[in-house]
Amino acid sequence: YPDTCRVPRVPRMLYPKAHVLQPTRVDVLLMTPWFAPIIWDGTYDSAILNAQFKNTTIGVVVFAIKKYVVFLKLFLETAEKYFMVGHRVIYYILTDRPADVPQIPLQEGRRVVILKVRNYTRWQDVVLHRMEMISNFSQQRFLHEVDYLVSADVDMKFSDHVGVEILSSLFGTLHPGFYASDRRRFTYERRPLSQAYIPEDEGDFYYAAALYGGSVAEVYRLATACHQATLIDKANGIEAVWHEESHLNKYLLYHKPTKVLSPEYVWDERMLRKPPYLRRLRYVAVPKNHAQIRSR
Ligand code: 2GW
Ligand code: MN
Repeated sequence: YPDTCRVPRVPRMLYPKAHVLQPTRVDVLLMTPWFAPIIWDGTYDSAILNAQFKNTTIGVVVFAIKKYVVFLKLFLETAEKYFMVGHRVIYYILTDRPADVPQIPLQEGRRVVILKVRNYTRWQDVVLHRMEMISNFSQQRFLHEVDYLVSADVDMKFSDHVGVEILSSLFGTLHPGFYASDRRRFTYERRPLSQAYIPEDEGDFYYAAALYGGSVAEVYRLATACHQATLIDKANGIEAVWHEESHLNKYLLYHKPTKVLSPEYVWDERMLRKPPYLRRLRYVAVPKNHAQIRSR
């Protein structure tokens, strides 16, 4: 698979040649200091990428615990339209309410697998334990069934193309609220007692937990490490400020992602005004009534 072990062979293809002296974008950063590409519209050719990632199976891990099952219909319907079109996809739906999972017609080569999981009384535990469940199911199933894993929030919809351009050994997404911020403004965990602690003078980006992924082996490592960190925090009587997002950010600081997705890939139209360099909104928050959806 591209970027994880071998260089794939591609067939003869006709496409416009790239120009070394004509950068595709001059308005945004295209490369991290560790040479991971940052994915923006206009920088890639889907025809080449689709050929490289031919015969790749992508697993989507999506949690729909308690009332969040209501988000599944729109999530799945829009994913069928925009997510990895033409590739093999398994939607792993982790839920405590299997009977409430809607039946959505799927394109060929795509299927839903419902994995029944327990729920937790505290919502903080619902989000934190996502890492434990991803870790466990990776060993049990994902490692044997798919090449890449994409973990996605369910309270979102796809509104434009999200394809194999995102795939890499380990990828994270720039959080739409912080991509332009100074690192001191990032809402990292700042208490040294927590395993998620990041000091003020460190940090590359603030990554959103709503969309990240990589090869199954790398996501397994990430989820296991974040789960372990959560357990240590618990034993020390502390809970990271943004739950698994805090632990994800700590992990990605010391395990630099091999691709970084621009905020095109996680956006919130209610919270943010779209700047001109953001040409496409691909995966956007669905407005929710927090009080209603989060009550039992
Ligand atoms: C979460 C918070 C409060 C009450 C309920 C829940 C909840 C979340 C739930 O009852 N059932 C459930 O399935 N979830 C799953 O966790 C679901 O997949 C959801 O999309 C995900 C994250 O919760 P969400 O979307 O309500 O949190 P956001 O939109 O504020 O997202 C950010 O912050 C979270 C942690 O506080 C996570 O890090 C999330 O990944 C972030 O995008
Ligand atoms: Mn969310």
